[in-house]
Amino acid sequence: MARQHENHREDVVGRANVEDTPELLAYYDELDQHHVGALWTVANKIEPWQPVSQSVPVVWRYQALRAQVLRSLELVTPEKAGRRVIYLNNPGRRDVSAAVGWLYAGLQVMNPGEIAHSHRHSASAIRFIMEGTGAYTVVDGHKMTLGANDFVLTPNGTWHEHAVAPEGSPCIWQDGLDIPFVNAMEANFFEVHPELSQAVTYPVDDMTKTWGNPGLMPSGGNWTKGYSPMFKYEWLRTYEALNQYASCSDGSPFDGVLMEYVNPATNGPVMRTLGASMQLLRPGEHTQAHRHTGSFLYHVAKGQGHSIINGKRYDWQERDIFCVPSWAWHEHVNASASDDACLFCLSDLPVMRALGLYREQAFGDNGGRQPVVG
Ligand code: GTQ
Repeated sequence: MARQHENHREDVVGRANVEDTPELLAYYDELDQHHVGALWTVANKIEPWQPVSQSVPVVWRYQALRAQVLRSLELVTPEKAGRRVIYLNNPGRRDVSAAVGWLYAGLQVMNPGEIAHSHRHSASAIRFIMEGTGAYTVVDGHKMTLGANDFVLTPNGTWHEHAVAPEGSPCIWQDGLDIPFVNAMEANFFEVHPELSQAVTYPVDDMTKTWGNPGLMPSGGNWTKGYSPMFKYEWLRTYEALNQYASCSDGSPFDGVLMEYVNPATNGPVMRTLGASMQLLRPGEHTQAHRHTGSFLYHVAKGQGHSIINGKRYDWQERDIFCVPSWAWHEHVNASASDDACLFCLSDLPVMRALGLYREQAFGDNGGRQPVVG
């Protein structure tokens, strides 16, 4: 079949602008049989002037999702499902099961006394606790107890399993992984633990007690792995840090008071492929719009407000999740005049930065406010 490329033509010096002729169309067909193609038929498409995201902005509203997630408790067991998760399926990224860009995310739910089989994979993961008591995660023999807004890492290659203690309550948390990215790299391996469950071989919460003390490193603590030794970042300490910083700084005009979770041994990102941050928007704060490369998945940890993404308004409240695709203009607004709002954010910034792909741009016009069309 003759290939249509006319719609990729651009009448601009340096861009492909070849009109179809019967002879060329026949030529393209012949090339195709040799598993080759003429670059000028695809050049303008595969080298856009600027990033073209397939992802669309979405708000996943917890109010609507929560009942659906709880329903899965009655429908499948973790034994049969592997993990009982309802994943976020961006309408533009269904082919790779991504929430945005190359990031996967899902809501996992567990009843007290349930335990998911221990496994490991090439994908790296984070977990952000939404509700319930008694949740814990075991990573390479380290057990982390987890409460709301705590954030735990399960870096690539580590054995990990999730469970809820028998005396706890049903727990829901957000998983975030680089599965689509690792699959795009064609580098994903998966293994189930030979004993299905791993032994806890360290004191509970030891990694946070060892590495999570601001300004202090354990003497002789040497950690050379490519991910943070502090597997759990607690909400109370995070919130306190944000308030400390907010008390003496205006923060960023684009992000408010934003702090990145770091690997305390390097001050670099928590994992090689996934970054995370928590940002505080003061009462009434309305940030200026900007855009940058990288995919961003926001989780409303506290408060309510809205974001304007590519000129459209998206309202959010506590526990909602929303995404900002790569190179999309965005600004955030805290709707409350009296309370702060906190946004947890998972991103692929470490990849963008490490590979030299990070770029940002301020929305210069109109005092940094986008015209809102919807
Ligand atoms: O717990 O490692 O939501 O491997 C999807 C795939 C969670 C996990 C998910 C996973 C995990």
